[in-house]
Amino acid sequence: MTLEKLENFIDGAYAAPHSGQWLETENPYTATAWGLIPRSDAADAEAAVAAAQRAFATGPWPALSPTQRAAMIHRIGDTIAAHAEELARIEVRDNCKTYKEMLNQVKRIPDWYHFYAGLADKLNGQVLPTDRPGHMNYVRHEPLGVIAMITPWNSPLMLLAWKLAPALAAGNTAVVKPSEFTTASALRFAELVYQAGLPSGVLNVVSGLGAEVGAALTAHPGVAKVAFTGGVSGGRAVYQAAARDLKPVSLELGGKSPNIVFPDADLELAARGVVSGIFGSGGQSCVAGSRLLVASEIHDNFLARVIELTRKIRLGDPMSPETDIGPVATRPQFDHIMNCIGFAREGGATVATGGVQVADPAGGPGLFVAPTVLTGVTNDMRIAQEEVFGPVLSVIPFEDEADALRIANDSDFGLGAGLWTRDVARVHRMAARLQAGSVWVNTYKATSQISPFGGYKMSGLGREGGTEMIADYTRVKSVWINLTDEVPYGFPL
Ligand code: TXE
Repeated sequence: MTLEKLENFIDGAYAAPHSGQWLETENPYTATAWGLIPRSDAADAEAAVAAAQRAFATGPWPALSPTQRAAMIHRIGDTIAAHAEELARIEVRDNCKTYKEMLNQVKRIPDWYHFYAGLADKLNGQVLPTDRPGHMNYVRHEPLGVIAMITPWNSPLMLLAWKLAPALAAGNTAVVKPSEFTTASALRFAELVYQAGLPSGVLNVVSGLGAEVGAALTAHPGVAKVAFTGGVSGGRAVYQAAARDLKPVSLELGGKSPNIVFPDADLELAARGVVSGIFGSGGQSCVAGSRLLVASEIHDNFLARVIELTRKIRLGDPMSPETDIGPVATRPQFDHIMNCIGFAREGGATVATGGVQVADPAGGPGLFVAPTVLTGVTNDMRIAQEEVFGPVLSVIPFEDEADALRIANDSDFGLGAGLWTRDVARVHRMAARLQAGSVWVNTYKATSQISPFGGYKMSGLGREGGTEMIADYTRVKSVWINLTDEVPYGFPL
């Protein structure tokens, strides 16, 4: 079979990698390579950053009024909406999350572009009432320059939108390094938005490995900020590399999020929330509710309900509307999940259901892990502390509210937390004390462009979403003007 050959997208045109090298990219469901993606290196990062710098400083992009820029960003949202099915299919071919999930996700991406387009002409400066006699002072919010955006494989275009929409709205330009497992959607997206009128060089895409072109991009002195979503080790490497030039970074790094179930909850609703909170996307979600904290007094009954629902989950072809979970997205990820189940067992956990590789019902070669529920877990076990990023739920009993809070917060991570209770006073007490960037009460995984999202502790730095975070894509300048004919001697501070 001839493999489709993709190219980088730099300065408004496709470009082969300088190295002349390519990497195979495959469909995890059929376990066959369908294409070749550029194995880019520092020379490609250089070309992309140079194009983004030119587009930032000269040409049509900086000449657009904020209102014109807003209209352009709005068009990007419309373009995605018009191509949602095509883009969702490209995503599914690479990461094998279900088509129904990815289509739903891609259809929501325009909201991000439309929301931030609305902010493009509202980055107001301020005239300050200064206490310096005879002086006027005002504050400007200026774009940073070239933003490097490094994205993972689980929700490629959505996680790009979380970065690109506010960055463009603030007037920046971008170089995107998508995951080596899911490169195709970003390249097609770039082509589509250029067709929609985005000036050349404003959005560039370079593909390849994190340790190669990703690292080169992060370390590039022409990059003003790095916005990263991925694992902790990649995030740490990015943070270290960015430190050399004191570049600001935003990091979204995953979690070990608890779903906490109290006896007074609607237990049927809670069971459905817990099961979809972990097994949705096959657990390949940064906010996967991978720890179930359940009150001891309801432990056995609630667990039975969770197991019953878990066993009903349908694995199979991600394109089929009947399928709930597709195969694991990558071979390293599959190995990692099986390894985690292994060390959980060795650590004393019991497999209540799942725990094994299963075959595709249609007989295909994709790598499937049976949705797994582990009991007998204590929070100090490795399985309760490390991110699996797969369909594995650890069940941990608690005695009372204080105990639940202690266990929930006893984690290096702090991305999300679910709370299932009808006690409104408890809701507010716990919401204030949970160390998590998002707290969901009687629901889970609700996110929106209007609300900030991000982590405490090792789950990351900075926030994505909401009006305030657009400031993270700007720098602030204070301008002083002497309105008199006198100059203070010595300019004392
Ligand atoms: O992430 P990586 P991977 C977690 C999850 C998973 C683990 C590893 O636990 O098991 O991370 O997943 C680029 N300089 N999450 O391997 O490696 C890389 O090329 C610059 C959480 O996919 O962090 C890719 O584009 N770039 C998560 C991106 O970083 C580097 C989503 C993410 O890859 C780099 C995915 C470097 N030194 C995995 N090293 C979430 N938060 O949603 C890697 N990259």
